[in-house]
Amino acid sequence: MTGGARSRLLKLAPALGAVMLFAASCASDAPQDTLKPEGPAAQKIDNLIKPIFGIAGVVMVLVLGGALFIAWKFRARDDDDFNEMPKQIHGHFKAEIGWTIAPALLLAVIGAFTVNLIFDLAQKPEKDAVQVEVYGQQWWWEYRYDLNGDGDYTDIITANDLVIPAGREVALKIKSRDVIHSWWSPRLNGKKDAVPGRVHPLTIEADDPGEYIGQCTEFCGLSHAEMRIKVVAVTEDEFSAWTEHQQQPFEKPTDEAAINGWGSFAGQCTSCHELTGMIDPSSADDPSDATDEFVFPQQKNQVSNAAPNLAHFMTRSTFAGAMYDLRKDTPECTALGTTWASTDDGIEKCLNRTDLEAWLRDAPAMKHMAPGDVASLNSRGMPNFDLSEDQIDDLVAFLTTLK
Ligand code: HEC
Ligand SMILES: [Cu+2]
Repeated sequence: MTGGARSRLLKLAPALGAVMLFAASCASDAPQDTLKPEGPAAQKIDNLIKPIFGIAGVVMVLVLGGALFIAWKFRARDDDDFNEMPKQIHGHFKAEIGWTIAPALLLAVIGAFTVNLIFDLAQKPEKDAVQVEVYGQQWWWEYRYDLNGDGDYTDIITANDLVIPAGREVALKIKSRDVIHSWWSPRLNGKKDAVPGRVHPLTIEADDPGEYIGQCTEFCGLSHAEMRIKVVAVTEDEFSAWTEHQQQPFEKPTDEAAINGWGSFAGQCTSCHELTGMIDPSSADDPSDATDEFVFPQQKNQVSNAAPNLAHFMTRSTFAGAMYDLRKDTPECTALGTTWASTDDGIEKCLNRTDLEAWLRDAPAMKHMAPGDVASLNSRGMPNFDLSEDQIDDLVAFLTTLK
């Protein structure tokens, strides 16, 4: 290296150092930080990672430091040094045995602790754990609750927000309806793949009420980056109020725009969307028919025959794979929790009407798909229906009745 190049590099060094320090501090309030565990499983993983990271750091300093020190100490100082061969130690028995056995021992110890933790994390959840089936689908997550332990996971069917009681174990059964996804909320536990035809158990628990963000971590198609996860941990009281509310039957809309929206929903949307307990609007005036559950037409557009259940849609905080806020993200609205939409006033103040309307106007664009990717109704995700603005207004009026 010429003297000029060396001094230029030396001048750059502090700047490089500053950039590295700055980059290292970027994540101070990142919501998906594995190094800020918020539940027992994540805590155990953290307890293993930190010492291993420390050991790896010491090894790195020793090896790199030794290499740099030797390179500096034995550097060539004059022409004679260039011609001289250093002393060769190839075949030095003690040295070679030593540097084979030391790392092997170290890895064996780390391996023993790691395998032990893997078995520990795979233990059966406690009896009072909340039972939830998790379905990954391009590009959103569905959550199905079995509240009474009878093995029937249709007590509550919801999407995007996974509502759980803080301080209680939640036994997830992770499944997929199409391709391989991976469910990961980094502050609660490690990740678990969702593989078609398989059931992968994962137990999570949040120490405190709060929101724990995550995302699909297995590339699963065009909108993979827009398949987020949001775990909403609430108090035990709020959780029982939430479960009770989610099981309330469908209520017919009364407002005219909402009734119109109900009609177009039944006509255009139920080929994919479920809405637990919804009755057919054309029969709703006749009291004898009014209790009949709406019969869903053949769900032929979706390979996997499924779209988010829209029952009590207005209690969610997000929609479309937790990509968009359904409830505005202001402190005032967030503080209302799962009950934000329980009053007309709450909906008026907190509904993110702009994004919801934009979704009905052109859902593929909201998931950032190029027009060519969604040429037919057979493509994945929600299609664009070329709805008129009036239809959109009516549909939103109907959706806001799904409290
Ligand atoms: C071809 C099947 C299909 C039809 C028909 C359909 N949707 Fe969807 N819809 C989906 C899928 C799939 C998603 C989830 C997409 C995603 O998150 O990427 C979705 C998501 C939504 C969401 C967000 C729900 C949530 O919790 O994330 C709303 C609201 C919605 N659709 C409303 C409608 C309305 C209103 C209609 C009728 C005009 C309709 N959909 C027709 C497939 C469909
Ligand atoms: Cu995915």
